Amino acid sequence: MIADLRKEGKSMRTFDASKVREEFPALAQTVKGKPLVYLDNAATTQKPLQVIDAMSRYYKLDNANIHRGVHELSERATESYEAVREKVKRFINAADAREIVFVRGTTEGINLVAQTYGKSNLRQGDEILISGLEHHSNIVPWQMLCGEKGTNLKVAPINDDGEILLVEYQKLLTERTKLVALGHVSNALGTVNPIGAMISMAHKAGIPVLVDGAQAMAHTRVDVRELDADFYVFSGHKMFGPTGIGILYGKEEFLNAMPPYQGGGDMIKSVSFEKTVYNDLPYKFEAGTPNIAGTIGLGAAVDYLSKFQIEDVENHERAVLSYATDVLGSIEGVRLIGTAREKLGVVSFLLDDVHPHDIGTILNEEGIAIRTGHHCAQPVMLRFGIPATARASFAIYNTKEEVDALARGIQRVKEVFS
Ligand code: 7TS
Repeated sequence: MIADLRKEGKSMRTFDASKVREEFPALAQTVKGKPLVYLDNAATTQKPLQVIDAMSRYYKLDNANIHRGVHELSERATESYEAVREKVKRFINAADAREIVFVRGTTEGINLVAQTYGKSNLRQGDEILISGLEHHSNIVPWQMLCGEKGTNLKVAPINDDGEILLVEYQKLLTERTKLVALGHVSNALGTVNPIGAMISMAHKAGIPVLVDGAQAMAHTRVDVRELDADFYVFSGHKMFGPTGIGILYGKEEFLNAMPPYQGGGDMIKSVSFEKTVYNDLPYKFEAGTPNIAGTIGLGAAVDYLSKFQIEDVENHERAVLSYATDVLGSIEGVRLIGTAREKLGVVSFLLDDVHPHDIGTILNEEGIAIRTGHHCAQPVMLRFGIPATARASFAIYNTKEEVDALARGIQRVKEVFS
């Protein structure tokens, strides 16, 4: 993927997205008779063969339940499953594999923290601080907690570019604030928040921070210790892994002090009708038979991503995004929503008064997959006074040629509606 140009006397490496594409079978198909242009990566990414094969191999040869059998298959399955915890630990630079909890995805990770940490630490009158950029899954679990505990949800507002106003954020960090929950990268607008600085502002006030990293993992460096995040959650399926598996990272001191989320098998040391002793970390939070194949697939996705220098991924995606911003921005009638200085992977737009669903439907006829709607971020739409946007979102394998195809598709929409 990285062509070494030293032979040609150049010191820079180039990133070859066309080579990357070869590893993703889904990208090679045609849709409506046209080559598929997949620009819905914020919803879910495609999967490289490496991930598909790892899951298929597990089901073909190693399928067994984990942590309980003495037999060969169960040992193999357990070993593969636990090896992923180590891989993820290294990938995000956690201090210990016990800090890596397997969950269903970002949504479950946030709900877990709300229902355990939140329920046991927050009191009536306390405040939880989020931002105006959040996905519903970083809003609703906190609202539910507020409803149960009498705590209040505070929201740091955003400006017209889709950036959190840091002065307002600072003002909202008060002695009543007991938890901050922020997205790293916005799914609706692509804004990259200065998350390290925001964590450190909260920590200066003694407030722990949960980061929703769903849109960051496959696109930028995530080092949980450098960020000093107390919790960091993400989904496997947005980083080339399967659906139904994600990670809750939590600092050991926090996870240890939290009550379990669900009760059942594997999360206990002993059970009697009088008393149950809970298991150690991370098993205390992993009740029941987990998504073993999904976890193994996530491990393969981490291996896949680890083949790249994250700087190469970032530079490539920045180049595609900047090209898309220029090309789409110069189409008459296109209005870009979300113009933050720091952005990754997302172009949200409107076209004249065409409804975004119509844009998406016509683009589909051209083999182009985008998402339209509120992107599970209705408060962001409200802030801009719009019901929906059309959203193209990029990943490692997207190219400028695909952006050109999108631009041609948008011209087609204009023709249809002219
Ligand atoms: N947080 C952010 C920032 C997200 O973008 C998403 C999913 C989630 C949380 C929830 O992740 P899940 O894997 O638990 O569902 N975002 C999108 C999207 O932008 N289009 O479809 C799903």
